[in-house]
Amino acid sequence: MKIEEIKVFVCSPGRNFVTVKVMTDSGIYGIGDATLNGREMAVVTCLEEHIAPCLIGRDAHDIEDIWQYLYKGVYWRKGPINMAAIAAIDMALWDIKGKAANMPVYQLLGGKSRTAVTLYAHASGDTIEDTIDKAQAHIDAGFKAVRLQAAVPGLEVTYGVLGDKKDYFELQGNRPLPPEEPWSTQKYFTMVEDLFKQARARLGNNVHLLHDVHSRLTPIESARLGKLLEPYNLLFLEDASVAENQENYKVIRHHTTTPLAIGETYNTIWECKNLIQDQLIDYIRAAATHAGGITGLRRIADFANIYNVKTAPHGAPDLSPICFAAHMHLNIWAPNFGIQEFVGFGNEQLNEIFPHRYEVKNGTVAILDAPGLGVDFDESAAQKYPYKRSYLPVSRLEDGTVWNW
Ligand code: GCO
Ligand code: MG
Repeated sequence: MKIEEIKVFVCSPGRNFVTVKVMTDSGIYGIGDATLNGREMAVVTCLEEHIAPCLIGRDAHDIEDIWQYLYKGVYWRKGPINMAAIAAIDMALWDIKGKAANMPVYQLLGGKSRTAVTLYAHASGDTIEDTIDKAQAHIDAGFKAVRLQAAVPGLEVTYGVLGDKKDYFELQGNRPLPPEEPWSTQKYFTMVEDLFKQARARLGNNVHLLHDVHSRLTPIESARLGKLLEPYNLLFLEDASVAENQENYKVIRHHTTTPLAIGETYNTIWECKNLIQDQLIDYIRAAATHAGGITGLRRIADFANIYNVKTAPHGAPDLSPICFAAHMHLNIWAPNFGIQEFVGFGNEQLNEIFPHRYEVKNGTVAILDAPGLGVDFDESAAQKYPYKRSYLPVSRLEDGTVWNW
C-alpha cells in the first residue's frame, strides 16, 4: 500500500489546528494532528517542504521504519516542530493500518486493558466559589475527577481561567501578538490553599481533585505547595516547576507525598527518562501530537510502567480531536493508564470539521469499535475557517521579569 500524497491543512474554528492527510494508492487514507500552539506554520513548512517529499512511494504499513527514518535519519533529532510533524504522520499511518485491518487501533496495540476511559474535567472560575460551583456541576454530571483553577486575587488576569468566556474554544482566536500576563507567587499561595480547603469542605472526599501550576514555581516553592496541599489529597499536582533540569524534581519529591505530574510539552522519552526512572513523578502527561505520535507515546508508556508511573495524556483544547482519538486507543490499551484530561468536545465548527462518535457518559468515554482512529476530517468544512495567527501569553513577574511557563 503505497503513500501517494500527503496533504497539510490549517484551519481555525476558534483556534488553529494543523491536520495531515496521508493518501494511499489503495484508496485508504489516514489523518494526524500536528498542532503546535503558536508555531503552527513552522510545522506546516516542515511537513510540506521537508517530510512529505521523502515519503511518497513508501509502504504505508511500515510505521516503525518511517518513524525511525524521520527521527534518526534527519540528523537533527527531537524538537517540538520536528516531533509534531513526525507525530501527525505516525497517527495517520496507524489510522491507515487500522482501516486496512478493519480494526480499531487499540486492537493493533495489544487489545483492551479496560472497558472505559476515565476523564478529569476542568473547573476554572473567577472566584473560589465560582470554581467550586463549576466543579459541583461536573460531579452532578457524573465526573469522578475535576481540575480546580481559580483567578488569583490582585492579579489582572490568571492564565487558564475562563472569565466571561463560555469555553476554551472561544479563547484563542484573538491573540495576533502574545499578550503578557502578570504572576505573583505570594498572591497565588494565599488563594490556592483556600481553594482546596473550601473545595474539600463543600465537595467531600469522594471526588478526585487536581491542580495545574503551569510551571510558575521554583522547586522549593513547589515542595512547599505540595506539603501545604497534602491534607486535601490531590490526585496530582501538575507542572509545579519546569524540569528542563530533571534534578529539580528531586527537591520537590524529597519534601512531599502529593503526587506529581508533568510532561505536556515533552517531545521524546529523553525529557522524562530520569523523572520516570528515579520515580520523581507519578503521572506522565506527554501527548501523542507532541511526543512523536502513537509510536512515541507507546514507548514512553511502556517505560513508565516499569517504574509505577501512570499515563495522563494532555487534553487541552489546542490538541485536535484526532489527538483525542489517538489518546483513546492508547488509554484503552496501556496497562498503566491513569486518567485523561478532558475539556469538552468543542464547538459546532470543530465537530463539523472533525466528525466522530466518541461520547462521554458518567465522566468516562466508552470504547469505540470503528476501524482506525475513529475520527474523520472534512476538508471543505475546514476551508471555511482559515488560519489566524495566534499566540500563547507570556508570563512576567510584577517587576517585569519574564517568568516561567
Ligand atoms: C493543560 C495545559 C494547557 C496548556 C496549553 C498550551 O494542562 O491543559 O496546561 O492549558 O497551557 O495546552 O498550549
Ligand atoms: Mg497543563
